[in-house]
Amino acid sequence: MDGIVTRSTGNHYSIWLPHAQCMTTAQLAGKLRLQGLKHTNPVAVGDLVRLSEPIPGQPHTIEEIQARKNYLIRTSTRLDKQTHILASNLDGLWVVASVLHPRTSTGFVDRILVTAEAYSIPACIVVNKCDLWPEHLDEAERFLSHFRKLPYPVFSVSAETGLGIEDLKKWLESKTTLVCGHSGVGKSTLINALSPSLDLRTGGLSDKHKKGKHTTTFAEMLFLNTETRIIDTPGIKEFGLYDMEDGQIGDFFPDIFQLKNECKYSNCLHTNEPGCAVIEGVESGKIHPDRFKNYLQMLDSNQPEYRR
Ligand SMILES: Nc1nc2c(ncn2[C@@H]2O[C@H](COP(=O)(O)OP(=O)(O)O)[C@@H](O)[C@H]2O)c(=O)[nH]1
Ligand SMILES: [Mg+2]
Ligand SMILES: [Zn+2]
Repeated sequence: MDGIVTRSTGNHYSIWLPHAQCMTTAQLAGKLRLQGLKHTNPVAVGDLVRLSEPIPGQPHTIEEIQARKNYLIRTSTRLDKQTHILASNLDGLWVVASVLHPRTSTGFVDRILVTAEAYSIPACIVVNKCDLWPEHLDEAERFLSHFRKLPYPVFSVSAETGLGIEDLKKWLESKTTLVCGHSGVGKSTLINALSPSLDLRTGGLSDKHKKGKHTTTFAEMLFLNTETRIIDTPGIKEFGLYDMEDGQIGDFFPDIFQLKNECKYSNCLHTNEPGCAVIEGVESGKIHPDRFKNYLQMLDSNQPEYRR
């Protein structure tokens, strides 16, 4: 029996069985548990799995995880060398951001975009809470201008007023999409706006810092219809790059990649090399200065222990 993992809580997994069109639960076979030592989760939401034949009165066992088409992975925390697979077998990715309450930095978004490029997952940026912008136009404009020349769709939306929700719905149709971003930016509220019957828990912001409270505790695949699936995730504080060589990072910035063949040195890292077309591109306005700053920061913080 084959199924798709829709939720994982500890060693208990919820599985969608496409042939039977129903859900079931399963546990992981011991031998697979050991294989997950490098990652905090051996089985991720989105995984296609083979289940044991049912034995009356016992849960299914996940016996095999099929090779993943792609996945989004990040380092768990700075101190912890373990990595976490956010979800697998994705057709698309939303980075949900908000300009305020809470503020999302462009650096955070760029890290996710770079990782999405590395794993060939089409990404778009969903800037939520645009009902709050009228009094913060400068901040909103500054944030949006960062992404203007990039080949990623940007949706300015409000889950509260419904603005832009129909466009998001079109983008999602017949895809499996991962929704990620800081806690409190409105991921679950957006998904509720797309499909009110899901009725996901959403949270207020803690008063002190206007930071999100964690109301979504596990990644979960939700069905808008059988072919349109959306994966809600708990908020991510930091997004660490995983397993990237310094020389690769620029290749995952489409704006940098486009100019790199014009650099004097083929192994140019675009930091201070002579004849660097990327640095010239920043000076001439082809590359947004903050994109370049974020690139340098990623290069600077790229940690060797996360490399293969
Ligand atoms: N003003 C405004 N508030 C929103 C919007 N979307 C969500 N919120 C609020 O932001 C808070 C966090 O929402 P939630 O969906 O739980 O965020 P999540 O942690 O990203 O899932 C809740 O109080 C929502 O009511 C929006 O478009 N505008
Ligand atoms: Mg949530
Ligand atoms: Zn260069």
